Amino acid sequence: MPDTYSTLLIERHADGYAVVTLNRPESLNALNSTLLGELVAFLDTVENDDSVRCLIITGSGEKAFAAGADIKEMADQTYAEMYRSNFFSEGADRLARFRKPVIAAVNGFALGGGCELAMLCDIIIASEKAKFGQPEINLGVAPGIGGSQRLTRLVGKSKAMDLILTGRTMDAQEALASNLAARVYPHETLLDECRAMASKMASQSLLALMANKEMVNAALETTLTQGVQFERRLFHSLFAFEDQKEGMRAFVEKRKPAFKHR
Ligand code: CO8
Repeated sequence: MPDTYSTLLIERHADGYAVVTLNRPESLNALNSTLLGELVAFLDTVENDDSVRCLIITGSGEKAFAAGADIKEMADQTYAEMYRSNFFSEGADRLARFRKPVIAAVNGFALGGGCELAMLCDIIIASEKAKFGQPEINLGVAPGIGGSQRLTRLVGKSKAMDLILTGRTMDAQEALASNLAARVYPHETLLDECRAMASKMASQSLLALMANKEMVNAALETTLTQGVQFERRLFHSLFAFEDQKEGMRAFVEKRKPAFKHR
């Protein structure tokens, strides 16, 4: 079935990854309910599809990854409406639960909900034109899709306070130096570099990719002792998979492994 959405462009690649492009360029890819609903639908579609083993999320147009939640959609909402609909929680929670690796290819503004979306991904790769920030304070509000928590864990309390309380933006080099971004590339090569990264990940055993992601995420949720124990048990359990036998045999036989994702 074709991936047809009104706010997302989907490109599935034969190497085993898909590129999800947030496609509301007229609003700098601001996140609205339709876009998040479509993201949930796409994640549901590919969660159990082994032909997609890694995702790249990026923004359409030259300027933005996503310039935040859609302020025009939010402006007149009442507290009762926000509370009753549990505004935006479905999209954010679904991405946080997604079990395969997700790369955020940040090609411009990643502000407010856009920065939070990038942090919900597993790896942030920035173009030299990327600008990150949590400017909600300028609107008289605050981060609402996890920014106060995830940014603080990634960059530390002092820098998180600096960004959140002043509402300023930081450029790609500062994001790299602050451990928010893993790598920075020239704007023109960002997507190609992310594709190469996704292709490399998609060539691995999907089961191992998922287990590795689960382990790293556990580091943010548990004590060191519990996290190390979780890693050890998950490591042991990988020996139940054919891919472990194939990976180790291939090394011994000096050939490339042919993983079957089982
Ligand atoms: N929402 C809606 N429309 C937007 C948004 C947005 N977040 N950002 C930009 N746009 C629209 C503009 O209104 C404009 O539309 P139009 O042409 O109809 O006037 C179009 O995109 C182009 O934008 P600009 O003309 O402003 O472009 P500039 O290059 O001059 O400026 C900026 C770019 C600096 C990025 C500027 O657009 C800006 O400041 N945008 C808002 C950034 C922001 O405040 N983001 C945070 C939003 S709040 C949020 O994300 C809360 C998340 C928590 C949700 C809680 C759920 C529980």
